[in-house]
Amino acid sequence: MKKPATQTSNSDLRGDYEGAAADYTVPQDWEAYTPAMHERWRRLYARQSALVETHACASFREGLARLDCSEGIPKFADANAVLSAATGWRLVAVPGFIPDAVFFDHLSRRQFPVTRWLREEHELDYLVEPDVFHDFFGHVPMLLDPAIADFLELYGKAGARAIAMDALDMLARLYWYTIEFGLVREGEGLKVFGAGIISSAAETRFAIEDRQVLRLPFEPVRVMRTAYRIDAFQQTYFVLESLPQLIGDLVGLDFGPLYEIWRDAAPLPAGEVLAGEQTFHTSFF
Ligand code: HBI
Ligand code: FE
Repeated sequence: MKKPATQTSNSDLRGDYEGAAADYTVPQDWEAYTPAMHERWRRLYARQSALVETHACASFREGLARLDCSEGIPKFADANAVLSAATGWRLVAVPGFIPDAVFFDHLSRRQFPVTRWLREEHELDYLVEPDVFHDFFGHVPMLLDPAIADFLELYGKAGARAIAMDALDMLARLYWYTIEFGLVREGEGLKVFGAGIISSAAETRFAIEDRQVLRLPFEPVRVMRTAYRIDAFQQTYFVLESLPQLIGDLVGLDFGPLYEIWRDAAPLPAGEVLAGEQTFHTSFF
């Protein structure tokens, strides 16, 4: 994944790590957002929220509504009032991508790092790094779901050991295929809960509607062994039976022995089915 970069565009806010605290937090500096930025946020919001109605899971839709952020870039302090009452999470503003260990440490304390700068006009459809739209619109609604809230804390707490055991790639895949690109069954339907999908209009349609793409039932070890793409739509999505399955499948699972078995093996290529694996078809959508 990407390392922190400094000043990669002419925006005043992007990638400014200069004034950051030791834990990489910065003030959100909400007053620095321009009217043009708030207007850009409104357009991004309007486009994505239309798709959310049909393609996102119930938790996401309810969470987004509770955050009341359609009119402009939200104040993190306002979201924190909602979050602390619901799940005890809190947003902290960061300049952008932060080091793995720092990211994990925030999550382990139920603090979610949210990038403060907003993408430029020419980046509306595609962005490699997280910006405030991806981080807030994509992630924060799910922080109001108790299962996701607990999973993220566990993920944060698992970080130090994965780093120490040189198995960060395996742990990161768990985040990638759930928090970023996860799908969940909802009745007879297939819905999105991953922030990486939901902050992209095109991938939201692709992940749910494409007839060819591989969708596999969520299984933690299978996920930790599967490579992913950061530069294109995913070639494999994993599907939870329900959001609480995420916690249910992980409690009691000792990652240490799994790291030792799999960390030096080549990952399974995305898009590849193993013998005997069940796949999901588009009848679920
Ligand atoms: N920093 N701001 C930010 N956002 C992320 O999603 C993020 C990060 N640093 C590290 C990281 N993600 C991942 O590499 C870890 O989940 C492994
Ligand atoms: Fe993200």
